[in-house]
Amino acid sequence: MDMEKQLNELTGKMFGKTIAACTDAQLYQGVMQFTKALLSDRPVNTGSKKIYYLSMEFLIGKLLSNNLINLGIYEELESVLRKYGKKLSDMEELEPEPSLGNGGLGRLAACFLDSIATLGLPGDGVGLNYHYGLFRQVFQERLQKAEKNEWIEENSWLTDTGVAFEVAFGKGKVTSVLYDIDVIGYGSGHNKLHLFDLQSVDEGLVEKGICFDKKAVMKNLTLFLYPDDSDVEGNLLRIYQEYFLCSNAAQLIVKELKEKGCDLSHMEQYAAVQINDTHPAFVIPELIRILTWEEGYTMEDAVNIVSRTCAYTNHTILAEALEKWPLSYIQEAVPQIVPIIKELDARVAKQYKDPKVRIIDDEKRVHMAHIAIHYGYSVNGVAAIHTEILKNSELNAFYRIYPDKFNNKTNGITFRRWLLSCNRELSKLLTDVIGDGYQRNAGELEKLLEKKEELWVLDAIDGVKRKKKEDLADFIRRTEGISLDADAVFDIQAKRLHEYKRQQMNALYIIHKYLEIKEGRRPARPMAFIFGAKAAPAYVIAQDIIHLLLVLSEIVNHDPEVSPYMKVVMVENYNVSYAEKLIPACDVSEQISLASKEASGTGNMKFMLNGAVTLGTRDGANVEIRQLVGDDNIYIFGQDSEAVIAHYAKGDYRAGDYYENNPVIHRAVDFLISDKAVRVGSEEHLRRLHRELVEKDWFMTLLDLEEYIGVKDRMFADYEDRLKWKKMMLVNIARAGYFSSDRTIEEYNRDIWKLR
Ligand code: 26Q
Repeated sequence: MDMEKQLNELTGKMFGKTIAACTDAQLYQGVMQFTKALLSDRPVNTGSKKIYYLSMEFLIGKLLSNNLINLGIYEELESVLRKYGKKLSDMEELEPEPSLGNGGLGRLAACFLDSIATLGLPGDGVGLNYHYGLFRQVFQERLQKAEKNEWIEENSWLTDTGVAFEVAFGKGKVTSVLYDIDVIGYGSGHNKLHLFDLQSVDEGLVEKGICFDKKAVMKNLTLFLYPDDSDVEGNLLRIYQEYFLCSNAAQLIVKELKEKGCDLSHMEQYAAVQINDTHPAFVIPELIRILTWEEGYTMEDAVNIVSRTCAYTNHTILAEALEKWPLSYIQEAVPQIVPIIKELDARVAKQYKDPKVRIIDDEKRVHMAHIAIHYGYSVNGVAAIHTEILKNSELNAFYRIYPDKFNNKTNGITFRRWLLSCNRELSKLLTDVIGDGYQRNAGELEKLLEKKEELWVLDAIDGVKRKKKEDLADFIRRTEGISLDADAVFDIQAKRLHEYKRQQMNALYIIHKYLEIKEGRRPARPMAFIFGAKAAPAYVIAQDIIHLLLVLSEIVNHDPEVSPYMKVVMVENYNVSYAEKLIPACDVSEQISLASKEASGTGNMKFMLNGAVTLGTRDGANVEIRQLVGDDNIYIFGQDSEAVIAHYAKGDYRAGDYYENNPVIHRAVDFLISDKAVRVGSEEHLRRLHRELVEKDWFMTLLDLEEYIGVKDRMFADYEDRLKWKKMMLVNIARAGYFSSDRTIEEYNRDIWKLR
């Protein structure tokens, strides 16, 4: 039956209306139901062994267009709707975004599910069904306020499976319920994202903003996603959430294996469990608990079975971000796994002298990463440089014990969302120029290199960029009330706010340029500095940096001498949907973290794929981007990771020296506490940030600032050589194939999961 007829029948059934008579909201519901029905007809990927990807976060973003693209019916549906004067893009706007993740780690999990399904591998995600995703950011008085972020509607992508488990806590038992979201691969496969929820969850516990009764654990477990917080300790509720995920996941795995008639002694032949950072590492003691207490295995056997099944991915070297829970907290929340953790620690103590590798330290804190490394069979970093730093410094004591466990899996992104869906214009152009093979095989993007001297190709790529900049300028005018000139260079830094990512360094450049323009030194063309960033609500300095950006936006955009030459925009509520608008419109991708601190970054890959040129440090995957495009097609600056690590080791970095000795730096930093700034902003916030920069600057902003200014100026000058810039765009797109998450997943499968 044809699509038009089917859809008309469906809207008839649902609303008693034809497509033509439906409102956009009704049509959105209709199209979603239509898509869901198609999804469930797809066979689920099968095989003798299955990968379970455990993660506290799956930042899936809106699903409608992605599902339509992966089903291969986007164009057809678009034209059916067009016949009735309806726009698919209007429907897309109505979909609430499931923000079930903080940033990179959660988005990576979502990209991986897309690739696992696309490659036809049997593999499911297991996570939590938070009722409120990452907070919605609003700006009030140039400060970030956090609001609750609802996404579940009566009709949603969730399907109630009827599966339920019991999870025991010190306080008593709770019952879980399992919802599934279909994960549809491009062209073929189909898997599930399993999201566990608490049967007794009570949305009435939510107070103002994102405050809620933290003590009513048995009713609040799945209410909120935790914002990535620097103060990891002291969060009892987080332990409850993590264990809730792990207990449910362990029960699901054992149930599925039994249903398939598998012998649990050979679990590793039927299942691999990938632990996405340490957040779901309790799955190790929980599986051991089930195997010993409920399935009758000896401790020795259970430990071995589980150790052959679980693998761990590390996403950070920031010491403060490594989870260490006080044993007493675990005792209070989930006493039943404490004896297992003690047993695991005792085994380590018996075998290794080094106190650094113990699971329970002298202060009675449980190191989650140590559980995962000792009792998993693989430890991977997420970019080449990151894995090297893990091996050589951060986790060196473990590397010396288990050299064979360590391996690198450089992150990737799904090109379905980050090219085909968010930049249909560029995908279409690429198809015209090199054929559509790149859509299945990202390596074919390299064919573009043969066209590097063809002017029409270069102009067409630049034309798409121009169109996307106009679209973004339009959107920003409507949503943020700021008008941007599409002729300006669009310089974008979009990522979570963190001191190590150094948004503050970008702000200091903006101040420097502002002051130059005030002196009459005008740039060749207008510059638009665009930021998107949420900060963990408890992260004080990050709030101050957001404040600074909003203050700069106010000062710059309202100064008639300056605003024709530059604009500053801090977009409100940056999320996946916003990223899909920013990334295709970007000229300059800011990837300026302090070397050694950004494990990989994945935004850097998305910008590159969409023809932006990177301005960055030798950190994370930037290092690999540089190798792929060559020094002529990227702007690199700053001290390298070895120099930075040496500074930390010697403790010899003094921000004050740079502030005192360099007049340009001095002037930019002091602008924070100038009359002009303080009149617009809050003196308290600005002074605190000024003091932080001059007296502490733990992430060495001032160390790299001078070189950053120099390289960024050179880059803006190069932008005026339009031919040269267009070629750089082309090379960046052509070399981005390596960063397809299909490649990453093939490597995970080849080296770690070994699914057949
Ligand atoms: C931990 C304990 C309590 C509450 C929250 C957390 C928490 C939550 C989220 C800690 C960390 C995160 C997220 C980390 C993250 O996104 N890391 C990023 O992972 C990306 C994918 O590998 C990398 O590209 C980035 O470099 C890395 O920063």
